[in-house]
Amino acid sequence: MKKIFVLIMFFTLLMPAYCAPLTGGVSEIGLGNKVVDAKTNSPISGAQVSLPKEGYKTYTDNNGNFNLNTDVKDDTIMSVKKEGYRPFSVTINKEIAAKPMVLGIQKSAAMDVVIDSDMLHLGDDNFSNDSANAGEFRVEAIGPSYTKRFMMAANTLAYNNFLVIGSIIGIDTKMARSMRQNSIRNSYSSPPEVFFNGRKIAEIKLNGDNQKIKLPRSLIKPDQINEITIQTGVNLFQRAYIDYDDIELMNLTIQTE
Ligand SMILES: [Ca+2]
Repeated sequence: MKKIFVLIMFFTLLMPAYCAPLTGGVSEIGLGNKVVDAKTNSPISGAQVSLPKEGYKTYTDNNGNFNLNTDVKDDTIMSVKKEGYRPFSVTINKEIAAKPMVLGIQKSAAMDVVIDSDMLHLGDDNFSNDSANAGEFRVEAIGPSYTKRFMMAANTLAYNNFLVIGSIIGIDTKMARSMRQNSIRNSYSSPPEVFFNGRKIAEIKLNGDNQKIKLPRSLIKPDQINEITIQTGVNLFQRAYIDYDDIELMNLTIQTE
């Protein structure tokens, strides 16, 4: 009796894999990945799924399915873009990529401001192999800081406004080290700093996805141009020269609640 039950379980678990569309007829890693609407759960076709640092890009089919036909080793950022939806990203690695992933993406809201949906590399392209997510850096550094100006709506103060960083990797702070996000033993860096209209509003001490930073109401300029700056940290144990912490981030948006 027990044996039959186990067998049934086994076939039930296998079913989704058999039902998934095959491309090329060979079994592939990453089969059965899907992009759905986070609210309705309905599949989203034609969504662009990319691993920017790998230079890899694909699209979901009519059933929202996609395969990752590329090698994923260390942590890397996976991005999903679809018109009418908020840019989405998630940090994945070999273990995560080997299992079927279901990614729920959210419809964009009228007040959303997309500041940047490209991969940004801050730093100086000089980093240790033990750094958090080293070996994944391929996008050339744009320097130690990133600044962008953008309009905010006239009625934006009727809401709480947040800067949302979709994904960030490579931060080598003391906290990132203690959380084992890197394997550097001898040094750590100051945290990246976030400035809004010239005032420091946050320090980012850890790597991760979907980090939300509240914009102070007193600093917001409704119906005018506002400015965000992200400045990477420096290696606090390198005194001979300035060694900026090399970090990568993706999907900067202003979202309201
Ligand atoms: Ca560096």
